[in-house]
Amino acid sequence: MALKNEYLKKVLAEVEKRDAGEPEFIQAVTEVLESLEPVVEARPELEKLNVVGRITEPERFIQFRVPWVDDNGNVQVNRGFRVEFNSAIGPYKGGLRLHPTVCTSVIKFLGFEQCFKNALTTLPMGGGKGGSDFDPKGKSDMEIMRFCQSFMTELCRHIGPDTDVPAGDIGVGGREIGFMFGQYKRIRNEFTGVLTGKGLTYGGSLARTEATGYGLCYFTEEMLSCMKGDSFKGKTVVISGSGNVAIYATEKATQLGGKVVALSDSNGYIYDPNGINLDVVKQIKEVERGRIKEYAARVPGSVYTEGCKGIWTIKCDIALPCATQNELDEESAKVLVANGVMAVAEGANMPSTPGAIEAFQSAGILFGPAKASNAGGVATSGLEMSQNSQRLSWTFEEVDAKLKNIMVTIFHDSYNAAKKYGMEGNLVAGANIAGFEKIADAMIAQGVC
Ligand code: NDP
Ligand code: 2IT
Repeated sequence: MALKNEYLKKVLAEVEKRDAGEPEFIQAVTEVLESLEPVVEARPELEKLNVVGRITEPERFIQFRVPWVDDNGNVQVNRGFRVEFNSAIGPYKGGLRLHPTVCTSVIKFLGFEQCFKNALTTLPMGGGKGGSDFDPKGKSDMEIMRFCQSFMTELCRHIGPDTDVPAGDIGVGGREIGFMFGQYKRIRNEFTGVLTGKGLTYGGSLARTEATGYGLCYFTEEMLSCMKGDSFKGKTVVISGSGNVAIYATEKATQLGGKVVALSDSNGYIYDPNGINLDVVKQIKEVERGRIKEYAARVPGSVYTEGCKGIWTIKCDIALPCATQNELDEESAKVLVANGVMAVAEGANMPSTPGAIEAFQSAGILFGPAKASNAGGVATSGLEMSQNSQRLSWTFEEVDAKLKNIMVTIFHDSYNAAKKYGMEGNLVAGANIAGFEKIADAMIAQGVC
């Protein structure tokens, strides 16, 4: 879809020129700007105060060297990043990713989307993101620790419980957050809620581990119920990835009556027509840190196929991409549509290419965009921050109930925003608009800054 509004065209042209080598960032910005056309037409102050021009430029971008010593005594060097994108509605908040593909473009697309997602959670959090091109695969616990300590030695000067609060993302779970928290505490001599996703013995929140996957299913259930009068019950579900988000999406989808038949990693996918045995998956992925391929060797009746893209050829009612950006392209989307998929909701960030989204929407498939459907993780991080500030710990049931309520609210806020601007049913536009308007109002109230 080509932009028609002259102001938005000008902003996009500027981003394309200034950030020319950043395809993922330009992709994320283009999608949001396309959603904003009716908003900018209806609200001339947005152009007058150049709110869109300001919101597409990060407040701060930090890049740093991360030197560390491997188990053989060799000195290694990686590149660390933190983007502090927007603080209009609260302290910067967003995860840290450790993956060899991490670069300026990836960090900026994630940080940009995080701003709108965080606004949707109803909690006071600005947007940020960070990480490194360090590859955790095959590293020992001590190598991971030395990397995390070196990474935090620099990062600690930029973050703080009221400034910028990182958390996990790809390659960063409880182990890494623990090492980073320990280093922050040691350098700063303060025990604060500077990171979320912490262990339960040192300020972590119950249900944070489960939150993104559970939240994705709460959102999907509400979308199915309100837009189709349907539910997970009796549905066949395909979920890509086999990390934190995929595992807990599988758990909740199964609890809600769905049958999850496939999971993947970057090498290939497993198909289990009897429904995934999640205990086996947790043992392989959470305990042994192994590959999903091993599932097929342990569970009779299941098969492993090389190549992760093939997972989208499995016939299903509901598809939940939970691995990484641009993992689901137009061709795969068309196969899912031809196979009768009724709903797609994104657990990963930007997993569907623009062509895939177009294919789903034009076929009338329910589509939950990442900023809305995977916001349960950061929402629960926000609840962890609240508990840390109060110096209290809530029960699993309390946190889970709040998470569910937030996901239901996000669905309705996105649905209603799309309807208000004449795009009923388009949750991509609705999520972008609802998140944008909250941030824009705060930016306008705070003056040009
Ligand atoms: P994990 O590191 O726990 O798991 C990542 C999974 O995705 C692994 O199965 C991994 O396979 C697969 N994967 C990663 N990169 C690729 C790739 N290039 N091609 C194919 N598969 C890939 O991360 P999470 O589960 O935490 O994150 C998954 C997605 O969810 C990400 O997009 C993340 O940004 C998003 N997200 C995470 C949240 C959280 O709270 N953790 C919150 C909201 C969104 P392999 O082992 O082979 O690399
Ligand atoms: O993409 C995301 O929302 C996350 N990785 C979670 C961020 C957080 O601060 O919990």
